[in-house]
Amino acid sequence: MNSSVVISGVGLWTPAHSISNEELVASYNAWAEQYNAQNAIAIEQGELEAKPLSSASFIEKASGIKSRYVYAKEGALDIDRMRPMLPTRSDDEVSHQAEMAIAAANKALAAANKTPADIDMVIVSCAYTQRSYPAIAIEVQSALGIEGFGFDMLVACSAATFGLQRAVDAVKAGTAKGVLVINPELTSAQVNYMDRDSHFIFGDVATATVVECSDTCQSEHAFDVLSSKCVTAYSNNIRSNFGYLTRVTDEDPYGADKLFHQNGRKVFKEVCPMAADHIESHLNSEGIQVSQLKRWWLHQANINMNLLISKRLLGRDASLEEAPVVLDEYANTASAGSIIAFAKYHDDLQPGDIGVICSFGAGYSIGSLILKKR
Ligand code: CO8
Repeated sequence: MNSSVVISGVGLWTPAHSISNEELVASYNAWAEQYNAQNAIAIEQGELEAKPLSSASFIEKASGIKSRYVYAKEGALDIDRMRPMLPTRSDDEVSHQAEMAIAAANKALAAANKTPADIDMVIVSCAYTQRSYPAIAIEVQSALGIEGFGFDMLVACSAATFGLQRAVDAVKAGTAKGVLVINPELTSAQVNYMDRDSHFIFGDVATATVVECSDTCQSEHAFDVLSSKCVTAYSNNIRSNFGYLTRVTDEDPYGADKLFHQNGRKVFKEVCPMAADHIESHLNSEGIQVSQLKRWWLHQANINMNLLISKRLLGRDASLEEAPVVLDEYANTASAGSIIAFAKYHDDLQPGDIGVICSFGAGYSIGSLILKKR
């Protein structure tokens, strides 16, 4: 049998704390009512807009989200704070994001039957890293005792698929023998808990995958990577302006435009057809029919987006078995969503079964990998 590049293990680390829609809405609404009472005169005179109230039933209906996990619960629901509270760690301690990454990486290594000695490249790819340098990937590499190299990369919701493509290409080219691609998504730090339209969208999680050559693979549940495809197209519809230049532009580093914000309706309308066309053209380029797909591990931003994308391609609703949903429990976890779905729903597939991992989000960025069970 010819050698191929495989995903030989996947790991999922879930934070201990969660926040239900009801808890989140109770906190936001209490904050909004306090804001409106404190600013009653300015609101009446048209100088300020009243904060609208949120609703748990709207959130579930519009997005499919019922709950989300958070790395730190303290602070996020406190109406005098409205953001999570994380203790500062010294330079000598493991950083928050590296801690999440290491936990997921260890699970992926165990699933792949590998030790750190089998890995020589570490990619930490996610929507945000907590600092620019030293790279979180190099911190993880050091903590796990991996010899080789590591780097961080940021591609918002498509960071995992874009990172996996880098890993696959490195193994193909022989510049790495074993790669850990890790997605520590600590999104809650960038959520604007005072914005009714987006306060419910995100959750925290970490996922990791091991990519290697089939010759070294010792996993029962490995998948050949048949092909990968990444595309970007510039859009301002999803934005976060937080960055290192904030210091020199003298802007408020915590202003609403520095945090995640979007035109959700436009994103929905524009990204669904892009993602459907992307999957179809990727499958076609490999001579695979949509009907041959046994599983769709789709990005988890919105249940209605996933239903629309799969319906457009299949001509009918995809079943939960075909296109599993995790966002009811996890919410949108940026790049990790499709990998959570893959982690939870892959070991029932039979040799020869084909599935697709597909992410879509800010940038815009769309990434896909076509996998075949070994
Ligand atoms: N409670 C009650 N009512 C609400 C709420 C709420 N929480 N929010 C909005 N409404 C109201 C609106 O005001 C509006 O009222 P009206 O009709 O009177 O104007 C009505 O409900 C409908 O509003 P929308 O049209 O905005 O509602 P939608 O049906 O479009 O649902 C969604 C909103 C759920 C946001 C939907 O548009 C969506 O999911 N869009 C896709 C978004 C998406 O996928 N974005 C990708 C973002 S993730 C990403 O790219 C990664 C970024 C990096 C990570 C960031 C980490 C922080």
